[in-house]
Amino acid sequence: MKILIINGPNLNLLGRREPEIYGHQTFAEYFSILEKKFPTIHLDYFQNNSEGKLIDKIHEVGFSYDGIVMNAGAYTHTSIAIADAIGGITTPVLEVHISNIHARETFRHHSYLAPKCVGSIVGLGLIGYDLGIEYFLKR
Ligand code: CA2
Repeated sequence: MKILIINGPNLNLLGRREPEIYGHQTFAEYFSILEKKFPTIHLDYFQNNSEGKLIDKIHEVGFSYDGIVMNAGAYTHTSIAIADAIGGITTPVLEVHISNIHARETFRHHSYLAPKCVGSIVGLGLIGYDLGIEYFLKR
């Protein structure tokens, strides 16, 4: 089974700023925990701050991987282009948000991506990525 985790803009800052919202752990630290927890899965990680690079990666893996766990960051609330990319591939995409976007500013309540995804996990911290992988294992 091949699963890719994609993180979008500013998520490279995890663990360094705003720990009250996003926690103290860097994603690199968390990813090594995930690799140990799921030794049988071919697990990849991609982070980028550019919309086009995220779209290119979705196209690259979107016909061969078994699942994508994606946190598109703020592009979630703005990007019809990423929504179209998700809609254009065969690999199912699960949306994850570390914070509870529905308990934050109203501009974070809407996701352009959610209708194109198999589901969304929000507000559970980094555990959301773990649960996203579990979903692809069990479905
Ligand atoms: O809760 C999430 O996972 C978000 O996708 C995070 C995005 C935000 O724009 C979405 O509304 C919800 C922001 C990511 C910024 O990450 C940072 C991490 C540490 C320090 C500063 C920013």
